[in-house]
Amino acid sequence: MSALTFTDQYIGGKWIPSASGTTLDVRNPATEEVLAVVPDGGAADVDAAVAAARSAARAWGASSKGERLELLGRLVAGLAAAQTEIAETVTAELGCPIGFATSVQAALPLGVANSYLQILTDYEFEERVGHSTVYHEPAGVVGAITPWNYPLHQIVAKVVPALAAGCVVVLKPAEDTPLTARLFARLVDEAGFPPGVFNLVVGTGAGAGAALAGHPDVDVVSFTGSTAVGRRIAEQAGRDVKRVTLELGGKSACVVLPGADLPKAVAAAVGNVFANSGQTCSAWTRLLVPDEHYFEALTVAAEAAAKYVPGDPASPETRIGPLVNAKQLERVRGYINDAVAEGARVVVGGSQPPEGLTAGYYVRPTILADVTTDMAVAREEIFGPVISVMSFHDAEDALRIANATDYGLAGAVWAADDAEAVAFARRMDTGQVDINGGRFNLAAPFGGYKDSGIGRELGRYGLEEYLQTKSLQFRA
Ligand code: TXE
Repeated sequence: MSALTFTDQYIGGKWIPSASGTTLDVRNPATEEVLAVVPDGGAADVDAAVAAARSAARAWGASSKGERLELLGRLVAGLAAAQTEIAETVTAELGCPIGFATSVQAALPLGVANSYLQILTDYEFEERVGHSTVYHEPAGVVGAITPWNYPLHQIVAKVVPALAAGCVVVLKPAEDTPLTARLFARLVDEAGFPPGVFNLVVGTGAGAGAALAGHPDVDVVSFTGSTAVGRRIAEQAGRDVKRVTLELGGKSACVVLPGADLPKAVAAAVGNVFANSGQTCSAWTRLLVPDEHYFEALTVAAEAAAKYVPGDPASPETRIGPLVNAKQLERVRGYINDAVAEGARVVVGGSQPPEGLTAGYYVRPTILADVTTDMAVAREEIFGPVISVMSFHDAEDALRIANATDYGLAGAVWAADDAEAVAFARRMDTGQVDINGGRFNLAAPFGGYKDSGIGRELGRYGLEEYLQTKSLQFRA
């Protein structure tokens, strides 16, 4: 199959040639073959996109709720109609199994976009506070920088609330997954948004990403990605007095307290981490179980892991595909090797390539035992299908271990009843906790404590990241 080639960016409502003239190769992670050749946009493209956004900002910011709802409604309809194309695109460029790509990678952003129709309908942009009227006004030009792990969800979770708030957007998606971003831009175009309200610049992080994050005419930078880049963006935003939303990953704990349904909890943790090849910021990568159930937990985890055999992501039977790129593969293997060197024990998996696969960025789904809180594997985000199983003596010990990381994005607590799990969860330094197998809620705030970030996405909270307040005081 010949590679798909395009050299244009979506700026001011038009597909125009990238000023840079240089290109990037996008590889299929399952075959390592070049899937597409895309523009390597730079500062000139970002300047043009920000200028187009700025010129559209006032009119879009003054648009009525009804106008925004109509266009967002058309975008939701476009997302619904393109579900198969979205899933196939994500599978091709991310290597995500087609089943998960369909049920989550395509369906979740549709659900999130749809949720904003109701949130926008209900939101009061004007309120009375004593003798003042407070207006919630759009924050202006948003620079959205997104990662590749949930390519469409990450875009929708920023762009849709920003547009709903009356902001205008320049999106710089991850260079590994630009095809999903391009598909999204096409759907925005087809929905008929005014030119300049949404713009797409494809390019690298160091090129287009840094130019966007540091652009003097961008009012809000919304970034999801690595902590290292997030810190840099926050430093610059601090100097420029720019608003910033950061979602920087995690090292979440799944805590199974005595009296919980241990087999159910452990199997759920394995599924949670191995989905999307462990490339989920909220993944429960540390499994904490009572000392007395340690060996039982390892046995159950190994049995659950046996169902995850790496294979072709385009096949409906495949439950685990490759990692996104060669750099991530090296990184994940490195963490497994370091853990073993530090004294951890491989129960399932390991750093050697999976058998029977001659190409692709595949890693063995791995379960590590005898992990301690000082090991890198227990503290740092691995972003691969690797679970560290740790044991605790009592609930206080479990809490100490759960909080012994610089991250604080998500987690899970399993206990004999919800009240006990809630009491424990309230003491965890983390932004989201699933109680006894609680399901993901796309209208609940998503974001981190500690180094996991600043700000929240999803629901009303996600909308408010793109609003600023003005108060008018009256005589009485
Ligand atoms: O992230 P980067 P990478 C974590 C995860 C992963 C690690 C590295 O632990 O292993 O980060 O992944 C853009 N200025 N997460 O290297 O580089 C980049 O082009 C502005 C967690 O892919 O942070 C892309 O669009 N932008 C995570 C986005 O930032 C820059 C999701 C993320 O890339 C930039 C992904 C710069 N200087 C990785 N440098 C999560 N929180 O869900 C890069 N970018």
